[in-house]
Amino acid sequence: MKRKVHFLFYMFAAMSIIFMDQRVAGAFTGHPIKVDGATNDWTGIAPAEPNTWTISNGEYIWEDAKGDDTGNGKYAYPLNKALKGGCDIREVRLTYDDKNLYLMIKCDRPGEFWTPLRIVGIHKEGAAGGMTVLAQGDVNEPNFDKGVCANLKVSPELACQYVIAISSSAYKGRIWDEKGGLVARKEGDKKDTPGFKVEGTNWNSVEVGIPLELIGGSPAGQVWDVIVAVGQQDFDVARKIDVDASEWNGGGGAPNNSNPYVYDLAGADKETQEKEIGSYNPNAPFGLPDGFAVIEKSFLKIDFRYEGPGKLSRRGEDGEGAGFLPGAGVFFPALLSR
Ligand SMILES: [Ca+2]
Ligand SMILES: [Ca+2]
Ligand SMILES: [Ca+2]
Repeated sequence: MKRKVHFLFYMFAAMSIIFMDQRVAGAFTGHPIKVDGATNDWTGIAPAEPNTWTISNGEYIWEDAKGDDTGNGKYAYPLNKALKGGCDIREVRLTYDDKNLYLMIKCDRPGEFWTPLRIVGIHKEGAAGGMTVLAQGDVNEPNFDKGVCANLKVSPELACQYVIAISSSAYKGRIWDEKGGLVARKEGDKKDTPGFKVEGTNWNSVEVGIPLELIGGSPAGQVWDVIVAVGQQDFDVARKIDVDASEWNGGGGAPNNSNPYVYDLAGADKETQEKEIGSYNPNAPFGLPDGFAVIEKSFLKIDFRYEGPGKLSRRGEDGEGAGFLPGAGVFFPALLSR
């Protein structure tokens, strides 16, 4: 009996090595997530150091610093206590399987149920084109289907093929393509795009599931630069940040309102993101993207290429590039259950 167990063990080990060898570049996966708002299926271990990333259990994990929800360094929240807080990014996680991309974005808890507007831009390295003003829409007629009016611009090197926005504690969502065309919506009604899921059970975290076919296919074998920005929402577009804070609007912005309406970014330290959010032209005419701040360094670089055995978990600072591999546990149970 014991010998048979040993034999089975070696057979499974041999099979798993053969299986692994067949997983050529780009053939690996992360793992499925149940998009139900409960985050206990994100099993990777977050890095201990703020503003660093790791790959753990098939998840890319960015741990953002606490208390860097300062925008250009001077941003203040609105005075109404319901709108105090909620835009301090704490953690961003990303994984995928053969059907969906999954995101989890955790922020601090707002004073009331006014959970924030989370904006995610995806730049696929090597892709041509892309949008640099992230799903702005029409500032004179704000409409969540058209964009978020956040005055958020990225450098041409980060031009996005897709932009995703998540709004409010009703956990609504939109996805736009690089021309600003609406790709998917989740409003909680009959017109929702099948498979696009946004759920939360508290006011901190949100889980998002995006069918890969909606965003140009699997990330396997590619390198993605992912911009994550968080501001407050006002009828599902970005809540204005004025010169002076008022009951319902934040302060610390520009007289022409060309400043980005986001308090925190992922991917860089406080100093870098404050400089980038503050890089707008305060004298440019209202609403013209020429005067918008440009985000160049505050993004997550996620490398989905297979880099060979022995790189199951690597840790690093922003911009070093990351391997993205599943733990052996992803496929071992599948073999053992046959
Ligand atoms: Ca879940
Ligand atoms: Ca933060
Ligand atoms: Ca940050």
